[in-house]
Amino acid sequence: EEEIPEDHPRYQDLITRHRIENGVEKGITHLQGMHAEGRGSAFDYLLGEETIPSADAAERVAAAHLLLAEQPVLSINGNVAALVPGEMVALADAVDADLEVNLFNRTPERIEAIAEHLREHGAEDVKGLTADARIPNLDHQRAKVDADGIYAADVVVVPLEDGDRAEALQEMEKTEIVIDLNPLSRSPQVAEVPIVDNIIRAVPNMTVHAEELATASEDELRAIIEEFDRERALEAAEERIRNGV
Ligand code: PTJ
Repeated sequence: EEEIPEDHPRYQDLITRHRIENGVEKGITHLQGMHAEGRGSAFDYLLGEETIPSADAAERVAAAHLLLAEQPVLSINGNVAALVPGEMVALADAVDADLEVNLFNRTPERIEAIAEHLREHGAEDVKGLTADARIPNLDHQRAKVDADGIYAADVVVVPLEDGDRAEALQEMEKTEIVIDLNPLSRSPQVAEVPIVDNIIRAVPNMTVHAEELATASEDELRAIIEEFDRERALEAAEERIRNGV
């Protein structure tokens, strides 16, 4: 990352790409994660590489959900671990959530490498290694979760999630918060709170909102949630991408 001059117009995008490459080299990120990053980067370019107002609103709503939750869990895959490990730990601290490693391309080596990477970034307890429960209606490998983690969670944050898994979690009637730069992807389409923003900007902003809302009453938090229109948020993102407005 030191080699990229900070005044380079594509600085943030290049840093992101480097983090994914490093993640692959360290055995944290799957090779497919590079394709995912390339797709995300194209959508981000069209969004103007900024948090649009509807995404900021969704991030605030997500913070409200997490603060009200009984058992919130933040799901971590190979891209999330490479891009925002410390930021995910900070969000988990701010809303008292658990972190769970949950991979699309699951191998014991990557699970362990990601858990260790999170611990290096300050995580105390990392879930996902026990994998003693299954998400119903999903193939065996991809269904693996911790019984006292995602399986039992009432609110889950699933960034850069596969569409089948997002749907299966929705069927479990969890409040699902999806971070995905593609508003047309199935995961944000099924999420109760779709956040169309780069995870690099979304997660720190969710933490800022959570800190601001830390003293809000339950009624205030519920009112923020009530006001949110998920369809409108998805439309606003698509409108920005297609028409630049
Ligand atoms: O580590 P694993 O094995 O769990 O695999 C993780 C990936 C991401 C490879 C896997 O879940 C996958 O293949 O995902 P998809 O189907 O490529 O979907 C990834 C979605 O994330 C796409 O819609 C991208 O546009 C979006 N995306 C990519 N980078 C970012 C992003 N969204 C937000 N922020 C990003 N930085």
